[in-house]
Amino acid sequence: NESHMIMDEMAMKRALTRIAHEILERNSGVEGCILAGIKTRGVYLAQRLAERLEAIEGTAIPWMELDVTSYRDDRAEHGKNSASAQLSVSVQGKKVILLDDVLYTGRTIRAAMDAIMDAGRPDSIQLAVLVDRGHRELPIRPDYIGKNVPTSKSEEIEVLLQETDGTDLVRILQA
Ligand code: 3GP
Ligand code: 5GP
Ligand code: MG
Repeated sequence: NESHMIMDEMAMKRALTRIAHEILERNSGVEGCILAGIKTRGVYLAQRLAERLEAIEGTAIPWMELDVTSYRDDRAEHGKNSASAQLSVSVQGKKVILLDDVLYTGRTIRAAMDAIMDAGRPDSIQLAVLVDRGHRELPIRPDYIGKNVPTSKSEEIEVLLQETDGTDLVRILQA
């Protein structure tokens, strides 16, 4: 079992700072924007991005957690009712920016879009990911990418964050 470092703490910081600037440029600021972090690590990435956006713009940007488990099409508990109630911020008329650690097949993002559309009618939905590892099974592409990492299906991207793992790094594990 081999592992290769893809991003260290500094690389992750720089990527998030760049994405913050890209978001500001694309949206001419943060007005009307909401960050939605997808369960577990996407949530911490959303928090970090919110901090950077606020530091740059001087305006607070709301962020929320999204748990899309019940919206996934490949889980036993599939059923569309529980998740919409969990949205803590109104998405009506807002620009919702989804945050996730790794983008792979795109099924998680499809589920996240379902959860958001069930809760209201956003003005738009954008997608930011720390790592895009390819192998999409749906017509979904990220608007903001920390790093493109071409992978084989047998490889795995390990994302460690200070908040959950006590350290910041991304590495690729050879199966
Ligand atoms: P995360 O919740 O922090 O994103 O999906 C649950 C966890 O399992 C994820 O953590 C993710 O990091 C990890 N994981 C690793 N490989 C995979 C994978 O191929 N699919 C999914 N769904 N999760 C994976
Ligand atoms: P998708 O739904 O696009 O196939 O997968 C995206 C979700 O699954 C992300 O939330 C991510 O946490 C998880 N995931 C998929 N592949 C990987 C991977 O190689 N590494 C990690 N850390 N997470 C993955
Ligand atoms: Mg994730």
